[in-house]
Amino acid sequence: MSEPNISAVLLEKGNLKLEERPIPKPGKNEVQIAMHSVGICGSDVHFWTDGAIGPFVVKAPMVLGHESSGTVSELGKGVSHLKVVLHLTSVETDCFTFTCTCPGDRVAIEPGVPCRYCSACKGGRYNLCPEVKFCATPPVDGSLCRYYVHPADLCFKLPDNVSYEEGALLEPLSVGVHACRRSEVTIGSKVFICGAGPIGLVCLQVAKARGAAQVVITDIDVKRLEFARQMGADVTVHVTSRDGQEVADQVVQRLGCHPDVTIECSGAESSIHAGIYATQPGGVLMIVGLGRRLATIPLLDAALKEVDIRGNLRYANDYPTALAMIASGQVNVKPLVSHRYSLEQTLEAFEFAKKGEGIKVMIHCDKNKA
Ligand code: 572
Ligand code: ZN
Repeated sequence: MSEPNISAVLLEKGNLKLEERPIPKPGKNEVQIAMHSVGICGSDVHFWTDGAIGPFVVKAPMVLGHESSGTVSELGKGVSHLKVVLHLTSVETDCFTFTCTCPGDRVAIEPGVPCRYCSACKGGRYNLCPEVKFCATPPVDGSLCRYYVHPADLCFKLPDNVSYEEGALLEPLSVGVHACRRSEVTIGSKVFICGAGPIGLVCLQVAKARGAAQVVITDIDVKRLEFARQMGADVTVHVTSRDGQEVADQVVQRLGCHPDVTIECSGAESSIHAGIYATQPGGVLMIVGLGRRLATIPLLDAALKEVDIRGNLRYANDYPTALAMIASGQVNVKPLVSHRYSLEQTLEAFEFAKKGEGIKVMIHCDKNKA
């Protein structure tokens, strides 16, 4: 028997409730997933507290959550690469019945569903699809619930040595994979990462895994910097000034050179300044963190140094790389999970996440699994 489909629904700004929703059935090329682990992202908290991010406004109830994993519980027509839970029952003796259960595939869910037909999709950059339907970005429901339906080709089977939590963390890790790929971090790179939150930390791990010689990371919070050190940062710089030039000077002095690549993950305007001033002429400044829509930046300095300022929107074709990195042990994202809650404790989990303490808050949706 299926559990009721308890779902974390954002009814309107500030009003998050658990509701029972119908159990969705998978259509053609889709699978139904019994959800297991869902990480809370900054955008989930933002939609809850502010009701909007830029032009994306919560106008109707929406299920939150887009960093997720679970077990395939039903297959739609046409799905052949995933398997569902199977109960094989046979009568062994007069006294008892023997039942053998083969579990369904454990999968990580890539939450953006592109149109597949536009030029961005056809060119392989489907993250730039103007019609993309992204979980928990209005008006699209997310996956913080017990049962969720998703296109099967965007569900990635987890090998036995990759946990559900790691499966959920593939989502932010894929952002790091995409950012390091687009900014061309490679063997011997000197990398400057602004911000030691979850995205800064996955960028740090991916940069090291790609062979970066030295990674310096900055933050305004010393606890986060201490954690970044444990995660492999070579140098940490505590930011106490809003003057980007001052921060850049500190970074260059501590690193012993100008970084080839800067990855901005804080969204702070002064960090963009620091990135432009610190980056080696001919280097790359990757903008991952989102701050204000209009930023005042020293554009001439960037232009005259031929520092390429590049943007980053989520990921495209990066889940397989992120999964391979976890499965092979090249990155270890497990320590990012600082707090765990059950689906029933979703409100508490969001209240905690709002405080900005800890690193990644994970919600466990499945009643039967730890
Ligand atoms: O995990 C992907 C992700 N992307 C975020 C934020 C949080 N998590 N982005 C920032 C907000 N943009 S958006 O275009 N938007 C709300 C759809 O402003 C997307 C990328
Ligand atoms: Zn996110």
